[in-house]
Amino acid sequence: MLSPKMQEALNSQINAEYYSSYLYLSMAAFCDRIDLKGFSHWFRIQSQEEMIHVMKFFDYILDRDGQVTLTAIEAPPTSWPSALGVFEAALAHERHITNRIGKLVELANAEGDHPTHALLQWFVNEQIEEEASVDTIVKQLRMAGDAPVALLMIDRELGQRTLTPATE
Ligand code: OFO
Repeated sequence: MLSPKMQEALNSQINAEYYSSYLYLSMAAFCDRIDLKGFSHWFRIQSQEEMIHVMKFFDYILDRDGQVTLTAIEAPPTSWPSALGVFEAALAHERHITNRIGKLVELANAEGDHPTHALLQWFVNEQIEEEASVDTIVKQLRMAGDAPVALLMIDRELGQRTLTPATE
């Protein structure tokens, strides 16, 4: 049985993961608008991955006989200063999510909730991967600077991304 505090925090994380999905979908629309179709594709996949995160928390709460409470999702921004700007914002967002996951781990520890602690370890590892992949793209974009050829090469590479379903 989940404690009321843990249940509330996990429901709040469902909202945060939904917001992540929403944010990345908005970033996909922005990248499409500035004609970076590969970037747009990458963010579409990212948005879908976030929905997998939503469902992990959703299913987990139900498996623990808890109550899922869906709340309003904040509207994300609709534009960014540049292709680099959009990925810098994505990196800042992932760091924010890592922080949130860390706080959930602390709460699970304080509550002596071992099952939730075990679930969260998956997210701890996922965040390492997510931050690293976005950080690499930010660095490549900084290297590319204003060179359109380099930007188009990165765009082509990002367009190859496929959705890799989350493993247990
Ligand atoms: Fe981007 O990992 Fe979930 O939010």
